Amino acid sequence: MKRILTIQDISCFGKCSLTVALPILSAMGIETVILPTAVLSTHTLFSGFTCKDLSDQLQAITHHWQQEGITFDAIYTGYLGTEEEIDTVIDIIARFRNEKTLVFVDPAMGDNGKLYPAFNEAYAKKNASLCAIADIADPNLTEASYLTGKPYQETWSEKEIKDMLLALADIGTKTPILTGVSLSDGKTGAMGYDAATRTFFSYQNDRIPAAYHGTGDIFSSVLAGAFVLGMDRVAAMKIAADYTAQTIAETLKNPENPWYGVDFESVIPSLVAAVQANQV
Ligand code: PXL
Repeated sequence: MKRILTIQDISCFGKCSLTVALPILSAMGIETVILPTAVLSTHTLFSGFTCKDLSDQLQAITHHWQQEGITFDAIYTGYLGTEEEIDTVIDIIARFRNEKTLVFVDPAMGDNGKLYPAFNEAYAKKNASLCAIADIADPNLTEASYLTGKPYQETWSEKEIKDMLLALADIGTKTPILTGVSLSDGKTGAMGYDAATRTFFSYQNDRIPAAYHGTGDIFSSVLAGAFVLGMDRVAAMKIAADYTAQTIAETLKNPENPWYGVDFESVIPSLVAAVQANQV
């Protein structure tokens, strides 16, 4: 069985970061080791959330794993609370990485042109240094703008998306994958760039006109899992984008309409079926 280490916070309530990554990756048949960076009462889009930083535990936990000889096929990072924490994570990656380890970075720090409340530009710059060592990084267009210093726009042409991917590759990411990319009216999906072969690749599905929190974490978890399972990149983007769309469609049916996170749980069976159909 493949084994992945995922490093991100636990937002106890709110369906994001570890509370979606762990169930999704487990459902995909991947042994999922977690390194919680902080425990929050809710994610940071609620007001008045509590936060217990666990930064001082990260080195002790990972040194114990090294003593035990524990290794990982992949390391997947998500929301990280502070610049210092990013430095610690870069060190942990260096200690566990070998030539076969897949390093997947979701530089989760903003959306809709803005950084999340806890972050500033210095944090975004530091996040670029983590993306620099990634095999794959999957920012949305807001995050990509902050990572590259290119201005954010409401709409993007295909040429502008490609330029953004080239700018992300210039930072050092081997295969940047931009999320929330619309290549034609009524469609949305992702576009990536393989710096080694200088090729672009993309996947689009129908856009559902609704936005919910946590969908970026769901997309990243499935995408990271699909790459770990050895799927080719378009198949990986398809399984991640289709599942994310299903979670949104499911949530729209829910009369309680929970803004804080999507009903990803009820469509896990279709994710499992898609993984089985893509068995490599
Ligand atoms: O969904 C990304 C995320 C993860 N963790 C925390 C967050 C957010 C986004 O706001 O606040 C704590």
